[in-house]
Amino acid sequence: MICWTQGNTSRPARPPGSLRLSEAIWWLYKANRTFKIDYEGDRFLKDGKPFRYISGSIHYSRIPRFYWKDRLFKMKMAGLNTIQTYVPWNFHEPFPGQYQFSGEQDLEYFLQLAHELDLLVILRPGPYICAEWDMGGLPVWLLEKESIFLRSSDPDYLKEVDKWLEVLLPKVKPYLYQYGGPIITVQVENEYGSYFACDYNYLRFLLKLFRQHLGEEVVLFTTDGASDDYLKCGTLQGLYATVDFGTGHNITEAFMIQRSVEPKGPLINSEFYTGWLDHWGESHQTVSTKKIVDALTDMLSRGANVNLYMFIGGTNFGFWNGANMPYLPQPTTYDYDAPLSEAGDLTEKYYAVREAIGKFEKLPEGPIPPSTPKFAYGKVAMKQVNTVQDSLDVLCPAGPFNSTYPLTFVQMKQYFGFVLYRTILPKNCSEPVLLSSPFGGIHDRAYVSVNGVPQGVLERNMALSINITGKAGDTLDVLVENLGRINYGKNINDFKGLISNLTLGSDVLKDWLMFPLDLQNEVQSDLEKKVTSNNNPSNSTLPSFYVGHFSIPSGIPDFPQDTFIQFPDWTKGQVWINGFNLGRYWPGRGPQVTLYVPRHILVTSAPNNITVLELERSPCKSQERCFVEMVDKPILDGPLFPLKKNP
Ligand code: 6GJ
Repeated sequence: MICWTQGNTSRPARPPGSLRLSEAIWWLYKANRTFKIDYEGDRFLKDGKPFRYISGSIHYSRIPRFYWKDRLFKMKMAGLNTIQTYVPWNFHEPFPGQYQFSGEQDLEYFLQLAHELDLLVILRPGPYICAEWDMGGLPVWLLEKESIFLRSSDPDYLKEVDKWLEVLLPKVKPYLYQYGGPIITVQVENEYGSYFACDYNYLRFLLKLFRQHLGEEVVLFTTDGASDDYLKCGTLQGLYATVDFGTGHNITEAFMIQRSVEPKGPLINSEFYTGWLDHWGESHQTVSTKKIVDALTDMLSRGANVNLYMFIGGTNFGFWNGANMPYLPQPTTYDYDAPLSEAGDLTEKYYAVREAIGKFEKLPEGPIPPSTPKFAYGKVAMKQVNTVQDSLDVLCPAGPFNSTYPLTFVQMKQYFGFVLYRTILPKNCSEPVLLSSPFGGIHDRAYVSVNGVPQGVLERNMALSINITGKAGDTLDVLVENLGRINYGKNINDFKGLISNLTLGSDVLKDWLMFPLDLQNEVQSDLEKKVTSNNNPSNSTLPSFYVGHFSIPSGIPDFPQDTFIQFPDWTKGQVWINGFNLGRYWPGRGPQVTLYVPRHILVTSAPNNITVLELERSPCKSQERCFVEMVDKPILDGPLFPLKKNP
């Protein structure tokens, strides 16, 4: 095993006489590492020898760093020689110029782990990545320039792309194969042919930038759906064109589409879908193992290079999920019915895929890391600590914005979560009056109350009006939730909040106070200590915070263990454990019922804190029903309660 360091890649191209022995060895070593396309042989050549990759997708942004090695090792033991991963720009630059590359964002450590496991890497840095990830990986602060034309040669957009790639690409360059690292190919953009802009100058800009930072050797490629239309706008001279397709495609036809652009060179399916993505309110998607194995075997028999998308899907922790149009957000789980489950468990699909690969490649010997044990810690009693409305001084310490007409989240530099919009009823509504968003301006869900009395829920694309009652001068509160930004298609510039006026009857509502809720800091600083305990069950239908604690005995081997949390008779909300934002729960919509709880966020040294923000109805009118439950099995295909669309 070569003891690999992050070599100084500016070393001489040819050995001048004065090189030290170590540099001479390094040069000799570097000179021999090549990864190229052999157009004559319709294949890759790795160090001059024919090479075919069998790859699997894993998104480090969806797997706890604590489990990166476990998942990568399981992928290795499945017979994969390569892994594929996206680099989500917004995961690394949450605010302009503020970069995060440590801890859960430590991309270099992830690459190092892959290399240590002798796994090669297909890197997909976008800058747009789709991936059912918020705004397809683009940082929302790009929308502060409201007219920006994303994924185009718009100078405002290219300026930010240039700055971002100037930070990212030099970081990954030392990890290129030719410099001793694991990265064999790098994707430029993502399925650009599916995007309406069809702006070749944008692709040319990216090609130039990638070459400028990564050099001339690395194989750069594009990926598009297997159709002529997609390849028309998604491909560019100088970028090797690949296609993606699942089990529903005719394999011969799909590769003929690729051949129409790349008559010579390796056959590549960059995303062979092993399952599919879910949406809240739609049934959990699965793809049969037999279909996967049959198609995989067919492609491998053709000598094609295949990346199984996803090999492990993982989790949209926090607020990271994306959405599709017509507006449907994706759930917290990104299980994808992949060979490795969201929790990294070995499924029957894993063993079937491994067996199929074993017919083409020698499988690694030795034990496969087992599925991690899961423990049912049982019921955890919860208590209401306060409503959102009564906690505004804690959740919005800087005080509200004030504007005649509503501001969007990005105008308030609130990128995720919630904003409470508040105004005064301008007239008596003793008889119900229609509160409506005539232009579909609820992005995405709004919890409405008058003087602390719940009135109902407005929802993008589903429920654009509700009847409310109250008196002139009463306080109208509209708590607006960002459910995830569209990650595919032409609507990715997905502004959040009240993006158009609300009307009460025929009157446009004005003079708004707007409270961006700073949840993370407050929850992490133990909200319970900050707000007066107001365990008033009558508020069990107002957006409220609830807390509970559970202890895990210390001194028991391999405790704590992974677990899953479920919310019997709760409706919809967000959950944190020990300040870690696990994600959204929505049993009131389905199909996801349980959320994955990785063991590394749990402790045995003190009680574990559970904080829940329930947005609709909790079961806490009765104390004995006021609990959440830690169970040892996931439920991702639970009952559905889709909202019936009303005008
Ligand atoms: C890819 O687009 C995308 O590149 N994709 C899927 N494609 C099927 C068409 C979607 C309407 S399903 C899930 C994957 C990821 O979104 C991937 O990032």
